Amino acid sequence: MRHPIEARWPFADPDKLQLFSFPTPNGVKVGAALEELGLPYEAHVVHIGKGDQHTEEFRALSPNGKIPVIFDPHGPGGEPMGVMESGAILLYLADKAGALVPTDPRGRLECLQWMLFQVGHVGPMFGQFGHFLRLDPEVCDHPYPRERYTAECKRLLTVLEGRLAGRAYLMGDDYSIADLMIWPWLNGAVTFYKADETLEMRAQTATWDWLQRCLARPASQRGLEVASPPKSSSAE
Ligand SMILES: N[C@@H](CCC(=O)N[C@@H](CS)C(=O)NCC(=O)O)C(=O)O
Repeated sequence: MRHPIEARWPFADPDKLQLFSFPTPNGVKVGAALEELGLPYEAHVVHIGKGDQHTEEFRALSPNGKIPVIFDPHGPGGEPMGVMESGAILLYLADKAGALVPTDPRGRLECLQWMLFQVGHVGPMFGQFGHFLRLDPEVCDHPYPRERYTAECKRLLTVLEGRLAGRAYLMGDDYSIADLMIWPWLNGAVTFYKADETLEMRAQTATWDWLQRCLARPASQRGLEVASPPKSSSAE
């Protein structure tokens, strides 16, 4: 056995990169990146609605108990290595394939800034927004959390709007891992939380057009399905 996680999720082809994920915004980032880069991989469903993330086998690779995580049998130096945190995974995959990340040092740093903007702001704020939006009022009926996270998400959308005005993608003409970090979250706000009106997303026209541009990529559409459970099983 190459890694303890294999005891629960066996590798069909141990020579391939192994992805452990679920089709949430953070999970979709890596599926879409792998599809975009054309790297051979095998996807395993970690059903976070059923508690797969809390198992000992999964935690051996993902100590924080979160998807997505990868195991590369041919990692740095040719040695096997696991990688957690979607931002680290995307940067690793982009470097490995030599694509989706600017090669000049200034561009690379700029790309990293927008990736970390997602990690520090878009993910946590949209995540909390969704949590309080869907929360049973019997648990908390105070308007403050909803108002706070709605306002913060709307503010973040204006930051993106400022960046995307006059640009096709966050880095300019070229699609990159910065885009891949962010569009799955905005897409989730539309499709999962049904919050495009609440967040007035269409009013941010450059951002809305960018989201449609990202979604129109065939790799994005395939990425949305990666590590999906069988149709009879629910994501909840
Ligand atoms: N910062 C992490 C966040 C990962 C994360 O929050 N994953 C969620 C799904 S979107 C998860 O695994 N949730 C399961 C749980 O909290 O039990 C990343 O970007 O990879």
